[in-house]
Amino acid sequence: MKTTGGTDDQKRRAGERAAELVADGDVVGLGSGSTAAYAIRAIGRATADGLTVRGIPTSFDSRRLARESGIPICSLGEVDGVDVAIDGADRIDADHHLIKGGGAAHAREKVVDAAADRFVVVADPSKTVETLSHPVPVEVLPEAYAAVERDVEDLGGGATLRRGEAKDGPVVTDNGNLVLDCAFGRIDDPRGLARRLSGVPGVVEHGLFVDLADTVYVGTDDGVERLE
Ligand code: ABF
Repeated sequence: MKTTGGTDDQKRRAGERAAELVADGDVVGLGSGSTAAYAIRAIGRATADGLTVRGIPTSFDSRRLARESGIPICSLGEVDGVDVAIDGADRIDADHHLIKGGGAAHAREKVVDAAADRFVVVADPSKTVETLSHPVPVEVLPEAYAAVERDVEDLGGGATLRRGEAKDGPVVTDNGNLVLDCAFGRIDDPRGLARRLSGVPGVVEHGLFVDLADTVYVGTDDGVERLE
């Protein structure tokens, strides 16, 4: 799993603290990325010790890790709701708006995280910023990517098709779509930009998570900071 930003210990502290929120009988959204992975492993250990939960993975990687960790898996369509979702982020602003999608899993992440009664973000300190300015990942239908690029330019941004590490082809999401990384510079109005991006034909989902996070756990070198 791709690791970014802070140290493994910082990520582990955040992930493991969030996993402590999971109660017996919960349906848990299992996020993607290296920080959420620590939460998944901790939930797996608790499951081995007798905790009864069902996990809803947000990506191929989190599904595989959940299985390896012994967490029973189900899908969103099989449950009445999600008690808690634990997921990582690429950037978190002062109002807890997020940019996600560095792992190209943000479409499923948003569906699961938004469905949760409580959405807990786990991160290391490199992710926190006053104002968002990181490029926004936008998942697009393959057929529509050139048209979406033009629409992003009309919105004042610049879109770059995400390519795989070998640069020999585009990244393809778990849903079979492409990703445009869209740079807008400083994002002073995340709600407005989120609304406009959602309105672009061909956009499956974008990585601006506005007004969704309930709690943020930031792992530090000697503990965990909780941001409400
Ligand atoms: C997922 O993993 C993404 O939405 C975000 O892009 C990334 C964060 O990864 P990490 O915890 O490895 O920094 O949550």
